[in-house]
Amino acid sequence: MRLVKCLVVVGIAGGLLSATPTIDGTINPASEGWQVASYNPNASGYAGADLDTLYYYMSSDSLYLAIKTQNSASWDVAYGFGIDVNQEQDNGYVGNASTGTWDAWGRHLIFPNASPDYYAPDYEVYFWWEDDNDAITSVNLCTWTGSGWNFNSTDVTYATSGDGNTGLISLEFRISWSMLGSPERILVSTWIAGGDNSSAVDALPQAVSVTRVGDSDPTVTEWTDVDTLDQYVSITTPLGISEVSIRNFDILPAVGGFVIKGEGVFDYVIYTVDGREITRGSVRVSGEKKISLGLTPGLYIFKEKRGGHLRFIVIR
Ligand SMILES: [Ca+2]
Ligand SMILES: [Ca+2]
Ligand SMILES: [Ca+2]
Ligand SMILES: [Ca+2]
Repeated sequence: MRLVKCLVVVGIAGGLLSATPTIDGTINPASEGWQVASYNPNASGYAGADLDTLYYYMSSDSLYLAIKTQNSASWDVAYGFGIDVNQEQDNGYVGNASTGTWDAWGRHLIFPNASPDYYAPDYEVYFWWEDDNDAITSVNLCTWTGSGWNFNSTDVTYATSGDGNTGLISLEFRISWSMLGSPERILVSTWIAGGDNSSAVDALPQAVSVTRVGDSDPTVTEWTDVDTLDQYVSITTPLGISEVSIRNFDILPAVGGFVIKGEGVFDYVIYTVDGREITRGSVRVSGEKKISLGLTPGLYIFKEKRGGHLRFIVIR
């Protein structure tokens, strides 16, 4: 299984200080502060199911997501979003074709649950675009319970633009961080699927499993196959950023390793003095934590990953 992570470098000036989006169905990146998470201007080959850009914005209390399409027809389709809030193995919806375990709306989608981030959505947000109405007629914030889904349609504030000629052209929505469990980092992707028991025909970031019409294996029916959505965007939330800015860890060398003093999640990378990476890890520290690595005595470069601090340590 191929796993490619798309990293978004979050600038505080870029995401947090600009104007907050107005949820009105019109995406205006310059005045609303939308940041591009992923885009694919190539045509999917499906006139009524063609994603162009995924945007995000974060305020101190809410996550905002938006998509722009390049649809040129109004079809009955489902717009889905996966949100992973914990990046933990086997924690979230994964899916299983052999047991018929499918996602919140029964779409035949599998998530990789693979190292390093174990993308397995803890939430899905779904919108149904109804051709007869030329509008969204159903919306759900779907919460993975560990064995199934809870559905909530009142905590998503959204707006769209589009009509019977174009289908949905843009969709903006907002969910409060508290509804998502106040995460420090999220992984996000979006896709378009069809009706019951269908699968994705377009995705952002583009997943290998979701072929474009021009690339398709003619034996694969993209509407009804099983797709692995192995691509996602990683975003550090304001909660994660503020933890970085207030963090104050002390690192002390110890026999064969080191001791961390402080509070919070501590990510580290250790290099030899000539820059070769030896190991990396992530630990939750409350007070004091000893990390034993069995390092041979010598001089090492120690980097605190999120804070970006470098320091030399001598391992005895
Ligand atoms: Ca707007
Ligand atoms: Ca998860
Ligand atoms: Ca496929
Ligand atoms: Ca498919």
